Amino acid sequence: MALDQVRVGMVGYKFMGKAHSNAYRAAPMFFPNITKPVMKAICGRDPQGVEQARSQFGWESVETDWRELVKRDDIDLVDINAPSDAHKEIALAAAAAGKHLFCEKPLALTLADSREMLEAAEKAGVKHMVGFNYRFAPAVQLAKKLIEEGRLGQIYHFRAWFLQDWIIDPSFPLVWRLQKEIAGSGSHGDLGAHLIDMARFLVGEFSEVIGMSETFVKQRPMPSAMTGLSAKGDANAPLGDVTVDDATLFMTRFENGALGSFEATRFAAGHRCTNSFEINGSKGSVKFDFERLNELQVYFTDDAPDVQGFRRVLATDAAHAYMDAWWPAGHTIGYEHTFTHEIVELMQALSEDRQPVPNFVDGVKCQEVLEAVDRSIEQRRWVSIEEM
Ligand code: SOE
Repeated sequence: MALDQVRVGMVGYKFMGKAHSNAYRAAPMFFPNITKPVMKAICGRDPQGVEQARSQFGWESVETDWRELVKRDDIDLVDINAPSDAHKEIALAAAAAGKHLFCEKPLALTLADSREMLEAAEKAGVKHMVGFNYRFAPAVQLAKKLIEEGRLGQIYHFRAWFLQDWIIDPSFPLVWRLQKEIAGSGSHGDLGAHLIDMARFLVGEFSEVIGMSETFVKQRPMPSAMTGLSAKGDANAPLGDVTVDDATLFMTRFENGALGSFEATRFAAGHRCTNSFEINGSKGSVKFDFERLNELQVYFTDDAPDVQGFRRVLATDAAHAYMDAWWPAGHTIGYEHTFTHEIVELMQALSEDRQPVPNFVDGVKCQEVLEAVDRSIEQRRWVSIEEM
């Protein structure tokens, strides 16, 4: 039965909170046929901060304790974008209260926790989604379509890299993303998780992995304030230990025989958010770079020899996923639209009474690969995903 509306309660109001809020507002305006999300309540511990976010982002009410939020009977869906260490407890309580779940990536701090979250959601019979937003770029959807239609032939290679440089200065403070007990891991879970999801989406399941990682700056000043990716620190502040990886690299063999290589780092000077992949198949290749997210570079082996080469496809025509809802062809979209498309999928799934994609199963499978890589680094050997 089609739902008229989905009443949302959101926990977290910083970087992802802002991205999700924007998506809840934009989705029904540009996709008028979807079930409408109603922005019922936003939750955060700091009363002033969360009230400011409420009025700025357009939520109806405020909670300062997520336990109160999940109890409310005017909420259907709990959106969890608080730091990663809070995901599990909130998700379990929300599922037990019968709420549908939308949780940012990585799903949890550990594989065991992510499995517990999936079990809880299944037991409660609620819908669950995980926030791998990059799948929703129309150019990525085009890559998926080309692969599914066999237009790239048999896939031989997937190589991907997610490069950032926002912590390259050793005096950048020890923000929560650099603390294992809060973030789970560093570049691996934050950036590598996106690459793993992209690989599963486009190529298929991982079979085995081998990796290596490094923490280049081992101690940093404690922060005095932090929001999103920025933070303030005092050069004389006491130092704390960085307990996560700054960079993690790994290789894989996929179940379908393709080979993969992955690099996630926050120490690639000059790279702000280079989330890229290249796929090579028997009939052609595709290349994607998030910093040019409207474009897919495409190469087909059966082009006439005198015009062979990569062509730039601007994925902004009505023929491209989601694009008929936006602007005339050639009028490009941005980062925030990937979240809007994610919310469109979530709303459609809820109204069609099916699980959204990607969901907690994808969150768990991603976590299996993350932990297999960790084990491989620790034990200096290839690790099969089946072991996990
Ligand atoms: C920070 O490294 C970050 O914002 C990630 O947390 C996001 O998931 C990624 O999209 C961009 O970088």
